[in-house]
Amino acid sequence: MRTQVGIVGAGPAGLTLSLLLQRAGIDSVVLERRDRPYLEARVRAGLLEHNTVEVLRDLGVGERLDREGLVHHGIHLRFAGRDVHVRMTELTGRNVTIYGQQEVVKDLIAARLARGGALHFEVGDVAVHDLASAAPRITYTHAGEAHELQCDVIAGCDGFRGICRDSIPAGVLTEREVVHPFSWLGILAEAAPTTDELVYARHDRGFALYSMRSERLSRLYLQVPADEDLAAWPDARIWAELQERLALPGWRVGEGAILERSITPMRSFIAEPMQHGRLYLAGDAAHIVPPTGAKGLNLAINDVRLLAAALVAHFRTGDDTALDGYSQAALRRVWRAQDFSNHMTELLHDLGDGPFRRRLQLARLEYLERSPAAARSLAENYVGLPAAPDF
Ligand code: RFL
Ligand code: PHB
Repeated sequence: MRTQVGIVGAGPAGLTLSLLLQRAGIDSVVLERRDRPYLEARVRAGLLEHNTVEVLRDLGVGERLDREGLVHHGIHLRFAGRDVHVRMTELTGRNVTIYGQQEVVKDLIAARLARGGALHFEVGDVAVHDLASAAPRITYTHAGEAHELQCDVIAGCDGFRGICRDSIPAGVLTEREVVHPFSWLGILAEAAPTTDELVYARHDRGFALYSMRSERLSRLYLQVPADEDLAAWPDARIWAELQERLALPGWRVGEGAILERSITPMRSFIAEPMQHGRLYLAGDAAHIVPPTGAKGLNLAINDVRLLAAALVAHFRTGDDTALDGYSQAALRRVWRAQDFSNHMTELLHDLGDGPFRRRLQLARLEYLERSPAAARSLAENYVGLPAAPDF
């Protein structure tokens, strides 16, 4: 079997890349380890930047997103019993959309299959070979049979625990990593949100975030110790802790049945460069940001936007300038988002570094309240810097 671009992983990065290439008449095959129901049920991100929405609309997969997505124009910062509303749209002219990652993935899978593109679920033993040659290969098994896919280029879109990054020979990549000393306990609850927009709370007991998926589904997060056991968190404890950390006089978090719960470690990671020979990494395969800045999914979409444009130039005109510069172009936005995500994390979490630094957080939050310049800086990072020309 042969294709122009072999894509490993059918997350947001791999699926979006396959549609961008398909639209430009470039052939690709997507290979995914999991089955379709698993991908469509995996609860993860929920906040789409303006840039991300534009990419999805432009690909013709924005119809349900435009109908069901919740457009937000600001966020609430809650601290010391007060609420400060940061008016994103007023400050930047841009907004964000709440729409679950698994809904994005459902729309992308449906479009890929409806357009007749190759997308194989439940493949095993995926391995990439001959990356430094002009004819890289992917071997894998599917339905009990061994396969080989000959490619011009391979896109490693297989997430943080995928195989592509680790297939690059030792000494090529520089990996920088911080594992933060806490995790997020996240829940999805059948409860009407009692907030109009997201609430990011800095509390003496730790960080909390009030997000949502729809008018009847709430998504909430709590900072917990790094090695926390989910069994230590029965429903009543989760709700009590959320009520306390998010508290405002005369107001309560809306409670309901908990449909899903998980604990996610907090990590900052970047591998540079995001390419080696004919293998190009995109999304979580190359970088992880702490979720406090809501950037992971948006970075994945931006990577493949750049990579698709570079591949179109490669296949149409043989001009490899953009392909050679892919990593450098993508990493500029990745490092900006990494800095912002770490800044938001440090602003709002109990980092365990003592009362002086905890008190500094309040000074920074009060500055955001008083200074439109400070608020605008946060807002322009949160809604996402414009896609062109530099980011
Ligand atoms: P994915 O989504 O991990 O997809 C990779 C795919 O590759 C498959 N795979 C393989 N396939 C074949 N062979 C192999 N050997 C394979 N190994 C892996 C996997 O099964 C999977 O289907 O990576 P991608 O496409 O780069 O997308 C990245 C995003 O998923 C991620 O950045 C976000 O979910 C991060 N994130 C958030 N991002 C935002 O932009 N906004 C948010 O509000 C936000 N909130 C979050 C988040 C991530 C969270 N968790 C659980 C990590 C909240 C949480 C709690
Ligand atoms: C979410 O809705 O899952 C979400 C929103 C904002 C974040 C992180 C997660 O910063």
